[in-house]
Amino acid sequence: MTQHPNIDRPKTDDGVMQQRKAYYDKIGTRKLAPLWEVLHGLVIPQPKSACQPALWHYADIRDDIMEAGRLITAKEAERRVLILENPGMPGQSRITTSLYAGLQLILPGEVAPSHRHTQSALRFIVEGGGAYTAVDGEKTIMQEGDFVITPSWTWHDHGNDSDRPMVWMDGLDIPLVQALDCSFSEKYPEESQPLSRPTGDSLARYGSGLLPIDHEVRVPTSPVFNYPYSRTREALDTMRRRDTWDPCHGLKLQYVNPANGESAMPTIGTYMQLLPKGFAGESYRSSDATVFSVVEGKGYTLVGEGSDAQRFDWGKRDTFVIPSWVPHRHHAPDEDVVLFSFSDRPVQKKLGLWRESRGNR
Ligand code: GTQ
Repeated sequence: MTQHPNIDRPKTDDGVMQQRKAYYDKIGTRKLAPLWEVLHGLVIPQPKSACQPALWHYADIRDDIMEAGRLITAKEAERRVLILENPGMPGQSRITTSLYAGLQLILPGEVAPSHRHTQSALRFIVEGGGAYTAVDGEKTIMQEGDFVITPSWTWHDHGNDSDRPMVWMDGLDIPLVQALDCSFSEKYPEESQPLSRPTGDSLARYGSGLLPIDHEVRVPTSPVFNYPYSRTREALDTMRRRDTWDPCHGLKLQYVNPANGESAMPTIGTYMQLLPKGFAGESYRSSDATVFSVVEGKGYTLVGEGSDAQRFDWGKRDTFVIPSWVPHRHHAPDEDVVLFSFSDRPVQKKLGLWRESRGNR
């Protein structure tokens, strides 16, 4: 009778553990490792992120931002930004696993010198008005609530010709680009790039429900690089007159690239939503960790469930982040609320990975 070779395998005791350890050390010298020791941490049943829910009250950090303005110039810093660092990933310069966020300060008269990089950037204007970003030869003057894009590999410099400090939230796909090892960057030889198009040209050309007749789509990013808040707000205000509210999101819009109908940026999805006074949202979760910036009003978000549940009370200019797959509910008990948000949803969708669920399912 032939004996199955496994029958002689010793039971899992100290001796076996020692044998296995010796084996792992031996194969390690040949750049090999046993999957069975790590499989359950790699292919997990649902997202278990190092990213933690977090909230930054603008009132608590505004002084720190302004102090940076006294310690270093925008020119010296190149970009004078306080990174919004996720407390679950300290030192990693990220707000979610795949995305970076920071608050950038430009004082009157300053210029943040021109450069370009493969990382895509968004600016969401938090405080001030009248500073500009120049992108590929065109300037846009920015106001609170505007959503401004710096597409991958476009020259960009920022400046402030107004008489007030300006603060905006930067959102970049830095960790994603880092994961793919495809960061390239260079500095423009001068502080500011030359301007070749009048201010407002892109919005007129691409942002009026029209496109130039022979427009060719060459890049995945929207040719509109400033989506002014005045227009976004008006859209939400008009819609609320007849639309029914989504039980989780209120009235939520996504910014789109008018040339291809997809997200305005290929790697970062951007959204604006209105929660009417009295809104008590139902539970929602999705696989894209999401960063929120409060544009108007105050309210709160219940984050997580059971003993882990947290309540984030937020108001105008505050930032908060909800990690992947963490259930949450938005509430706007006292006044209308407008929330801007961004996430890596377009990437997950393109790869067929994105999931959402409502009502704790
Ligand atoms: O404005 O180009 O927050 O390159 C981080 C990296 C802003 C920018 C950031 C950047 C920029």
